[in-house]
Amino acid sequence: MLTKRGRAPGAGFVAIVAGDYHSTGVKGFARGDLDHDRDVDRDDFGVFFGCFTGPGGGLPTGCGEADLDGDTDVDLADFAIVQLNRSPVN
Ligand SMILES: [Ca+2]
Ligand SMILES: [Ca+2]
Ligand SMILES: [Ca+2]
Repeated sequence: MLTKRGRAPGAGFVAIVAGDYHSTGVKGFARGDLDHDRDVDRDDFGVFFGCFTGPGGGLPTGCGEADLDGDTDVDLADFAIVQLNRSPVN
């Protein structure tokens, strides 16, 4: 079961390590909050597309958090997850 922001209740800390891929979800940050300012907005999209590789494109250094589906690339499948977690416009 996922909350409105896409996190499972009680899943405060999740760490995934596979090869040189490392992604850490820190409590309080939504998936897709790539600049860690507690929202998911166009600034995060900018970070995301700075990491964009396309399907099977590998994972640039420092872009582990942008690989939201954990398949070692940054593509539109990952962007779909960012979109699902996008914060409401103020
Ligand atoms: Ca953000
Ligand atoms: Ca992919
Ligand atoms: Ca991916």
